[in-house]
Amino acid sequence: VPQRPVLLTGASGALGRVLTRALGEAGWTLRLTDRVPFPDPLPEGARFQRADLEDGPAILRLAEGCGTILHFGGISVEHPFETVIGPNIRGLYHAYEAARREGARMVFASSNHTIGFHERSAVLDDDCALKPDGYYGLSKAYGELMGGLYRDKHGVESAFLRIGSCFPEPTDARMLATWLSYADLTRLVMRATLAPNLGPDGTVVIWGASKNSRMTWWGRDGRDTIGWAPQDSADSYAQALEGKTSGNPVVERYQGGGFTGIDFSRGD
Ligand code: NAI
Ligand code: 15L
Repeated sequence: VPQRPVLLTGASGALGRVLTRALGEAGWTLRLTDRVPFPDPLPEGARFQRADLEDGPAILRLAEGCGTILHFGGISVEHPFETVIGPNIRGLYHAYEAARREGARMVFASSNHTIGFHERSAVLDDDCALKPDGYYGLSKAYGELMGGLYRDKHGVESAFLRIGSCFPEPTDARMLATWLSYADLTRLVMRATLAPNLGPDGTVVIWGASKNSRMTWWGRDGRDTIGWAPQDSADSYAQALEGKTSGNPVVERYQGGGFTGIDFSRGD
């Protein structure tokens, strides 16, 4: 159990609810926040407070006394630039300012869309070039860069979780590679929080996918530093899903899949 309370942003979202339940059951002291109400019963000892990530003073107050910030709040899919910038850039800044003020570790829900324009034939290590596939992926890449700044200038530690596709089950052929089970996500967040340190740099990148035999895209990362290895696998869904592709040659060529084919600038 972490020594200090843990702040979870985006608590009312899909992954926030999964983590709240699992970490609450594990006896963690949780401070929860989101801009929409929390829809489930609160675990014992947990507190929920509604706040917008764009409200800096509210986020600083919520983080008071916390040793870890699990930053899962924000826009979670591709949207126009103006929709993304408030929650994912200004909101992210408030989360990092809170981490700096509290001396807290940041566990940042980054995304495979930071590197979505790499081809599926590539094998990427944690130091690969960022190739965001839209404004959403770009905001996550900015998040990782901000984490680097806060490490170098203020000594804030960050685990950048480049999550693949975290859903109850894989639902298309791409997810036979990118799927991350809820149980593997939970263990990943636990290890990223509890690991005594995040290596010599103070930041680690982890590819967030389960033990899928089709996950040939992502190689070396910081998992050994935090002591995490995935245990689940999408393989048993292969027969049902391998024909379930988009039919769009761009989408099928790149790791980011569907987001690579969305263009909000068209028609301007
Ligand atoms: P979600 O959309 O269900 O949850 C995001 C939550 O953030 C929502 O409850 C929303 O109300 C809240 N939020 C948005 N803007 C806010 C603001 N300005 N102030 C306060 N709260 C705000 O998304 P999901 O799937 O739970 O993802 C959680 C995190 O993990 C997101 O950061 C997402 O980008 C990241 N992620 C998720 C993946 C997945 O497969 N589910 C894959 C890669 C990354
Ligand atoms: C993400 O970053 C999104 O949050 C999620 O909704 C999925 O689209 C996922 O990536 C994915 O690439 O499958």
